[in-house]
Amino acid sequence: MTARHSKYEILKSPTKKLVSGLLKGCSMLLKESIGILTETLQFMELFRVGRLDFVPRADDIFLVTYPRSGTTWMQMILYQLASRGNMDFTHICQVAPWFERVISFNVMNTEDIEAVPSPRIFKSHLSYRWIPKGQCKYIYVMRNGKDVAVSFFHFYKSHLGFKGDFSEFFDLFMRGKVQFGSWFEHVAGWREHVGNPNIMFLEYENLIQDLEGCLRRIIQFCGFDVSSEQFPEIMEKCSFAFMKKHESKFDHITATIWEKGYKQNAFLRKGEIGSAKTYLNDRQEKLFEQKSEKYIGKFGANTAIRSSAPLNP
Ligand code: PPS
Repeated sequence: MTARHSKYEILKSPTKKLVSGLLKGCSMLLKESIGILTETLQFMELFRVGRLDFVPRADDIFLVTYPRSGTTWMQMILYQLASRGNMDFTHICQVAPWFERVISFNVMNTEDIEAVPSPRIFKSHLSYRWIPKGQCKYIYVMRNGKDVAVSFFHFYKSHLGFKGDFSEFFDLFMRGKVQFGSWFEHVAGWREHVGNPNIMFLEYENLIQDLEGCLRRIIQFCGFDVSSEQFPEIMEKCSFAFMKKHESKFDHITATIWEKGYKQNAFLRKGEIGSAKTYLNDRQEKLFEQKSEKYIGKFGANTAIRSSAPLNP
């Protein structure tokens, strides 16, 4: 490095430091603002849920978790036990809806929720404070928090465009600055109610180690009627291998498609000429022709292209 260069570096370094400090400050401020905004949105969502005219039925089942703790697995387990092995759904959320989400995104209104046949199974990530209270059943599934953090990190990367590394995510997770807030507070809030006969606590790790035993406890708790002939098939359908094979029925992307009301297999529609005849009324037809004549010519777009002269070489 030359003397001139080093002088330049010396002169520049305080400004550089200042700029990089400012940038760091701005990025921290932005992150904090996003955190506050997320919390505000969550609060607004809960406010809507609080105002909803929802009365739980005695045979409703709320399956509650902090995200990435085995929610989808338990949705499948409960639906398989309740329906005795039915697989006739495009996405598990159609038959076991995500309670606060279908309400806040207007996927279902009070009447739609009323129309769900009993026993209704609702997935929820609500804290104990916000869950609708009633004589219904609640199943709270917990998972080792460190495994939750790892699973959540991968979800953030694969579905939420998170670009940071694990240590960055872990720091957010530990401070509760992730979707659905603090894992610690969520688990602690529910665990305060151990002993409540309407709440069953299950651990993800137990489900892995003894699925059969857990299913039998769930059958008893919810009062499901499952024959010994149906049981092995249900066990098989709740295995990781089976669910992985039918992943589109469980993934977040298909759920989002369903929530937004998009239809699958609707992209390549008919491939025919003249569908417009059955859709446009006389007024629309006239409006179109007038505008078309003004912009494209009195023969319409197709005729104009067909009759155009070839380009000069
Ligand atoms: S979410 O996004 O909150 O709905 O996620 P959630 O369903 O709670 O958790 C996802 C993790 O559960 C695992 N999973 C299973 N493990 C064992 N057996 C079965 N059948 C099963 N189904 C889902 C899933 O793989 C996620 O964990 P990780 O550790 O990321 O694999």
